[in-house]
Amino acid sequence: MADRSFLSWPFFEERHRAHAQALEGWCAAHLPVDHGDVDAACKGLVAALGAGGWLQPTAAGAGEALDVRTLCLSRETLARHDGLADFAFAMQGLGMGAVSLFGTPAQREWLARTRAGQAISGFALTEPGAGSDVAQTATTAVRGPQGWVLNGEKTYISNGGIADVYVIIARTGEAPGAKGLSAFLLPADTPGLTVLDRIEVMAPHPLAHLGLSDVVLPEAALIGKPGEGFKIAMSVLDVFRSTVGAAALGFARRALDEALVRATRERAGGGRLADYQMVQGHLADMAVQIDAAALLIYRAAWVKDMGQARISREAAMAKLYATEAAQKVIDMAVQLHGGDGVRSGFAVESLYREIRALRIYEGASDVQRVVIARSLLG
Ligand code: COS
Repeated sequence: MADRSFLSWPFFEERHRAHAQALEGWCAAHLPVDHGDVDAACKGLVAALGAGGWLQPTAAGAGEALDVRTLCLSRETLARHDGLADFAFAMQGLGMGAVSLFGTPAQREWLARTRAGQAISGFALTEPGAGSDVAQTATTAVRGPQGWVLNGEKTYISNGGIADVYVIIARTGEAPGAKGLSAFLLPADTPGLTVLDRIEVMAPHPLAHLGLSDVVLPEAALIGKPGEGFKIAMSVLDVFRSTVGAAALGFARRALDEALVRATRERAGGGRLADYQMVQGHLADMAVQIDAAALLIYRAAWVKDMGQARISREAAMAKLYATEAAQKVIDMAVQLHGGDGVRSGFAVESLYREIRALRIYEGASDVQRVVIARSLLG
């Protein structure tokens, strides 16, 4: 990769630079993997990343904070080499985010396994009738003599079907809307939890529609206090939204790399494609958008790592700008490849498919705009 000067930007410490450098070496040796069977590929990636120690940053020790800069550099690096490797890494963090931030000592025992790549995790938040509007969550959790009884459906759940453990948000009814939700730790082998459907998407990864029918969980499964589920979910998203931007940044950096190779190797009109000023202009626009995205992402991560409790505005700006910019950068890389840009087997073709979902998951672009606008309007 041509430009690594961002590693010397003041957001990072020596340990971040060392981490990025070492992960780069691991990626060059191990990625990409064959995506033919996505479940098997994902399980293999989680195990390999865990064995290599690369999943350690996906969880925090008791009383410690997640290091968002390390999460961002990890996702950016993995995404540049293999989108599925980034997915496998990210879900270990997002899935167990609520446990990392709010879990009891007993719940935190899962973290040793997810960090080692010995257990796969998922975050069950979205429902058929509650996507962007989390306050509409309809899955119920009712306290009974034997514990909490959960009923409902969750959809678009990443790692659905292969996860060993989920964090699930359900309505416990302390108040209407956002203040009546709670978070629970749900082992995947709990009776009553089923995979209703697997969902196929344009950039395949394990994704499912889950059903909960009289799922009984003990009192100890509750994360935080009853009624805190919305705040817990939002706190997790505060940390991980900037990392989605980082994954988009990794895709965009890869697209620029591919475009540079193409532009300097491809012959056009007796010279190189790169000799045309219009091509140079496109390359320049790609580089500017990449650096602008990087600055917003590293700013959000740095602010969080410096101890600011809420970074909703910074994380929303980072995710919104980086994912939208990456889409444009990748589209231009496709264009510079001509017919090969849409041809299977070319990196830019898969990047074009992989980037699209990032503008939707963990809060669609318009949700990020809502978060930013609310911060302006008070
Ligand atoms: N950290 C802590 N608390 C937060 C918070 C955060 N990041 N964001 C909101 N809250 C709190 C608010 O402060 C408010 O509590 P108080 O009234 O005590 O102040 C409460 O939670 C409700 O917040 P708000 O009124 O903003 O909630 P809305 O229902 O209007 O929801 C959006 C706002 C749309 C921003 C939210 O539903 C959202 O992020 N949706 C997208 C969900 C998503 O990302 N889904 C992807 C699934 S995961 S792959």
